[in-house]
Amino acid sequence: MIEVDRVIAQRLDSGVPLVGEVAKYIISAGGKRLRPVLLLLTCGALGFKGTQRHNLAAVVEFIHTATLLHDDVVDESTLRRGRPTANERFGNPASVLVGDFLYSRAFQMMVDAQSMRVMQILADATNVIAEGEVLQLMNMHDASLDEDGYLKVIRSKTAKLFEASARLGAVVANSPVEIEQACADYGQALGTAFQVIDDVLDYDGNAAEMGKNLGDDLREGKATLPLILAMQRGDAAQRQTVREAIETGSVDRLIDIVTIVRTTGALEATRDAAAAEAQRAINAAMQLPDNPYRNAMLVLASQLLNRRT
Ligand code: GRG
Repeated sequence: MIEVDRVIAQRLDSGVPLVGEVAKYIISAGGKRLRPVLLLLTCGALGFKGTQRHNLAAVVEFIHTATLLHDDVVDESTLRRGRPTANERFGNPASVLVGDFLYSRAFQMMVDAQSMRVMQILADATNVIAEGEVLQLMNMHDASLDEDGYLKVIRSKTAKLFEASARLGAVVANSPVEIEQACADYGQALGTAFQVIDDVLDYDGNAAEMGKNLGDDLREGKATLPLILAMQRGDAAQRQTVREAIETGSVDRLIDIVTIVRTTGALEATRDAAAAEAQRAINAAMQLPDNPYRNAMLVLASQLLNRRT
């Protein structure tokens, strides 16, 4: 990971000062670097030690960072990683354009891998992520969204990059197709569990610990799993309260909504859904050779449920 950070710092270089300023602001802000970790762990589990692993790990972090820059503009978010978002600090145009810089720099870097398969995986993943965001936009303020509709969005917008990161480890290690599939399944399940917990934390987290504002999803009228399950489990009055909040995007009754997702057991049921995905990730990782890297993948999946940031 130290080497990945070195590659990241080196590849942020640009003759345009604002690019470096905004890119460094967001990329050195203490993100968890989960996607690079995933890529390095699958490389390790499958015995690949080439330098391309650091380059590709930096690529997935750049793509992730580009999506964050764009997402915070789209969502009008003001706080990320415990400090003002780049859009809050530098404005929307600088955020969008530096996101474009990072995204296109990632494509320059992936060419270095000299593999059409690597290009294909990353091109497909970024396309699916963008599609997921558009789908989410179409679903805003739709209180009739069901679990399947919710799952389709999060598999695209979040789990796809986890899936691609884990799959790339198998691809550069020249693994057989069933091992590549096991890595992809692990990444997809882990990424899904990760987003489900993210959606729990919007109602159950601690803003200071999380480094972002609570209730943001409701403010945007996002029907996430805690709300979908609360509507299924609540009485008519509770259902009406949640429905109205989604349709209007009003956070006036945020306290009531938090009470409803707790008392109906929706929050617990959402955590159970994340646990089921984490178990699916564990089952997939069990198909990889037994070594410390594979075992770290198991630990990651089981500890993810306790994430608070
Ligand atoms: C530029 C390819 C491209 C697409 C733009 C806006 C957009 C389309 C995609 C946004 C996708 C997105 C931000 C999904 C949410 C994923 C998520 C939960 C991010 C938070 O990830 P963490 O917690 O972040 O790993 P850190 O801060 O640890 O790096």
